[in-house]
Amino acid sequence: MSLTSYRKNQYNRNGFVTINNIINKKKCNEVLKLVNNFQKQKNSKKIHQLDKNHSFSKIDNSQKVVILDKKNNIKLEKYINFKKIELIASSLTNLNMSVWFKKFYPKNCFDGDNEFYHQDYAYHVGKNAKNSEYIQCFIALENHYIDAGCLKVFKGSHKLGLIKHYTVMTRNGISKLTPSSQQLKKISKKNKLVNLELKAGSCVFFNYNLIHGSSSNASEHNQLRMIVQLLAKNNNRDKLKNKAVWKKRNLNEIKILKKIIKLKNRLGKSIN
Ligand SMILES: O=C(O)CCC(=O)C(=O)O
Ligand SMILES: [Fe+2]
Repeated sequence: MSLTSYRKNQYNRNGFVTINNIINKKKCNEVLKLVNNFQKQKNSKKIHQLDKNHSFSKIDNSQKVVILDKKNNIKLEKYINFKKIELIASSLTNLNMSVWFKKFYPKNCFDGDNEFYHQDYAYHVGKNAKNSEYIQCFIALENHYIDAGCLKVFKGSHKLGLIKHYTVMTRNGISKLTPSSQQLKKISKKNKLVNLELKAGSCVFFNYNLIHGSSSNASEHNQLRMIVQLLAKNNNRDKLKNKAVWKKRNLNEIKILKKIIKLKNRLGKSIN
């Protein structure tokens, strides 16, 4: 499937392009059911505490990120045409792209956490593959509205190259990377912040250097999204370097958590 040059120019200029109806409504509902059923199954087994919407709490046992098992990933192929996604990705990048990772973010009503602004490449730098060897396909499986925390992107920000990210902690005890708010404010003056209020079944392909993020879901609408990560077939991604990057992040998280415990202990003592 080759895209029109208009679409390709749009992708190159803005760093993203929206494609409507990559999945039809009926199939979106099937995917919703599949993900919900999988979560229910998972909940009866032991799930990773840090991966929950509210870690170490009984209020809500649902997961923040859902990664299907092999069996359900095969079922998913009935509803989502990943070949088509690969062809569009290849056409946009002029490289032979293939899917290497799939995950879902449920972002439930009155609950879904925010996603700090970031460039995806910030998480992958140091693993040898270049930014141009990656592309992301973000699929809305329900209608996405601003007050439900739709995806927001800084138009054209992929042209800035990789900008400085800082480590921040989430409510789940998992660290994230984000530029400073001053830097984002500066960027927003030249690169318009766009709300991507996608219709269910639509998707956005975006460059790994495009700055994006989303607010929390303070609305009554669930906002399931799927993230499909693609890599060039002949990429230079190094597995050992990938492990080293994850390990460094993990050790840094432990350091932050230890600091929190130390502060809490001090506070506890001063109260007693
Ligand atoms: O769901 C979101 O708001 C963020 C998704 C994201 O970071 C991504 O697709 O790379
Ligand atoms: Fe991202």
